[in-house]
Amino acid sequence: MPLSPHAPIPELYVSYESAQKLKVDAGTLPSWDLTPRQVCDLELLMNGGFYPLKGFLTEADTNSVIETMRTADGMLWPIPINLDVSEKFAETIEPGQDIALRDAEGVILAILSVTDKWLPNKAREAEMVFGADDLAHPAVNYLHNHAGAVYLGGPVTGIQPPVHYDFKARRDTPNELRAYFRKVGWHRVVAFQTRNPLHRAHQELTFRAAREAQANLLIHPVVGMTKPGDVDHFTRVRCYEAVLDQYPSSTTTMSLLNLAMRMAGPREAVWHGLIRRNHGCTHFIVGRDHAGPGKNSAGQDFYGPYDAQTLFKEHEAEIGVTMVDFKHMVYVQEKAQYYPANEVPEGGTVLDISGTELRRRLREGLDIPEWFSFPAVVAELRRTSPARAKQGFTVFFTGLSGSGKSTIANALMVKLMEMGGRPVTLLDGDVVRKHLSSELGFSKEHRDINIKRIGYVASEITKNGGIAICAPIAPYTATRRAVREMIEAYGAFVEVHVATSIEECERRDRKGLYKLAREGKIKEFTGISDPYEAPTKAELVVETQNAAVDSCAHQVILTLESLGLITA
Ligand code: PPS
Repeated sequence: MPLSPHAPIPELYVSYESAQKLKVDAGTLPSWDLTPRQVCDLELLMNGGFYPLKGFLTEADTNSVIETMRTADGMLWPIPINLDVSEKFAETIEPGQDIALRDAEGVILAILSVTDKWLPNKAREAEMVFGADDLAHPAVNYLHNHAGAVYLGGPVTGIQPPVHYDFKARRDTPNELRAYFRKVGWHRVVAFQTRNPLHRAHQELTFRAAREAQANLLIHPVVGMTKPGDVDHFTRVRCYEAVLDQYPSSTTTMSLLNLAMRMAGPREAVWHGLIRRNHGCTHFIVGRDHAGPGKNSAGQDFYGPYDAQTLFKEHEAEIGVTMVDFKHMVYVQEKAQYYPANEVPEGGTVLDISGTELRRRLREGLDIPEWFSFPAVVAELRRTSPARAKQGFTVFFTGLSGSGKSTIANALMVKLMEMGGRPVTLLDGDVVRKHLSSELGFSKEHRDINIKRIGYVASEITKNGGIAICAPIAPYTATRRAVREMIEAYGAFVEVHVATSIEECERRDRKGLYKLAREGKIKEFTGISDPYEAPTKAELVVETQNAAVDSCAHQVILTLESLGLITA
């Protein structure tokens, strides 16, 4: 449907007076506490960023979007926007009911009038939307391991936007941006989507894209949810602010987009285009491997490098935004300037630093040359990502009861304390169960809660620059993976499998528990009457059968050294 970039876009908010009344009335409705991703989706639904959607997709719309990239009535929309909830909550809700949608502090942001409730086919959604039902894709992992089992759909009545306390002046709704473009007379605006800090090559390419399109430039970074492991948005926004004055004044502006990315490559590019159209842009930069999620579990890219450009081009007219293809820019040493990779003068020496190389240099505290980035950006990155040997990290031992986890963990703790430099905390299985999880038993549910608590504490320690050593049994792969994700947001996660066999653990039976378990006096005993899923990708496997504790702890120290986490 044609949509003028200058006209206001429909929002889902009611008037201020109605919102006040609705808020009071909604107090008695069943309420759902939105997840961080749902808060992002809801904000863009309500402010028109996801126009023409009027709420969380119904079952028919969802299936149609999954299969055809169109809603049931034929509107182009590539990504399902659903309200996923727990089975427990879904049991209390029937279509026809209204529910209050609350943020993490309990503030009611909107009302969902539920028309549909269903059990989604997540495997099909993964195949069609993300290209493969492969947990190496962050959105597929989210779908299977974080999203609720039941979807609710229906129209949304907006009461108030989510509150942001950070960079308030840099956040704009689609209508605020449209009004701004009208006010300053920008008729052609090219948007640049990014989830990374901007370096000189980005500055060059965005500047060229704007010149090529004869348009003004909107730097439109995502500050909602991006790929796990990305530079946090606080740091990035400080970096963007440092780059802004590199552009000719009054040609460029920046606005922050509270989008939860899915890393869906080609479909995501189309989605990004629609969102930018809604924000009043006329052009959109699509690069090589746009919104690519990295490698799949077979080590290959999920999407072809130009799939996103092809799909965007196919739907360009309907999106209503012209694609500007991203030129990969490289630095030519002799000319001391940037060129598109396919226009390098003959004989020119091309210099380039990949994202991986940049992260290595930051990690190891190495030089980052001025031709690559702006000193202010590098200083900002160094401030928040100190060299690895100064960052916090977690060593996570896993293994059967009596395998030797606690003994090795204790020895490791002492060795690390002897080295000094960072505070060390040991979260031993038994100790945690006494202090943090005393009410829990050994059912799968309770073990998961226990491990997630340990993970949470370890992630806080890691975030604040300390070393956490954990030593629970942690028998389940999925839970260990969840803890890894929690911690890798802040620092390294080093999984150590203490691979003592069940026979050896039982032979040692240091606490007499195996005997009791065999006699049926302890139920759900790991390795006897409860499963242990051995890790397949641990950073280190230690065999304790023929090795002294000291040597096992030393193997961990060597691993930490090889990862650059400690220096000898
Ligand atoms: S889990 O699965 O990770 O939550 O277990 P964890 O918190 O590490 O607790 C394991 C310690 O509890 C004792 N214990 C049992 N372990 C396994 N299964 C059952 N049913 C059980 N009941 C009690 C045991 O002493 C474990 O300590 P470790 O240090 O592993 O020997």
